[in-house]
Amino acid sequence: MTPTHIEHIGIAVRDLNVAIPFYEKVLGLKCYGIEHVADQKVRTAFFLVGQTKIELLESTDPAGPVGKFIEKRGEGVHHIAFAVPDTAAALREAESSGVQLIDAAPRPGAEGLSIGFMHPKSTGGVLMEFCGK
Ligand code: CMX
Repeated sequence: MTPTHIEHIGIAVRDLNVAIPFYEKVLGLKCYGIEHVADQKVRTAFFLVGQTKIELLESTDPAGPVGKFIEKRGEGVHHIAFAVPDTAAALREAESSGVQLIDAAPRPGAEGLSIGFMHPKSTGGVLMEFCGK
């Protein structure tokens, strides 16, 4: 399934209160929403750049995916999310191409979207997400 565009770029940050002013003051973007995604153990802050979002990710638990990432690699680009019409179908297609999935089936993500991840070990070292209905 071909993605329609980059839905968002996820960026791991230590502290939203420090990171948000950078995006607002230096880049002139407006943070339009902050959300706690309990399932993913993160607080997210969103900015829109054209039709693509920047999603800042602050960990709420050192044992969560972003907490572990920051501990190991520090702040930085965490994942790329591709917009697809049907997340379940995109995951199935990737799996049938031999990609190792993190999510066998879609789960709820930020902004009410249905999300599913592929493992960075089978995508050339980049954590990739499908994001859609
Ligand atoms: N990008 C690229 N590689 C990554 C990575 C990332 N974001 N996170 C971890 N890795 C690499 C590690 O560096 C490690 O590689 P090495 O074995 O070479 O050292 C390997 O993957 C395993 O990493 P780990 O630290 O042992 O971490 P885990 O196996 O516990 O988990 C992962 C890694 C990707 C499976 C886990 O983070 C995950 O399930 N992620 C999907 C969910 C997620 O990221 N949620 C947060 C965002 C939610 C949102 O957008 O709303």
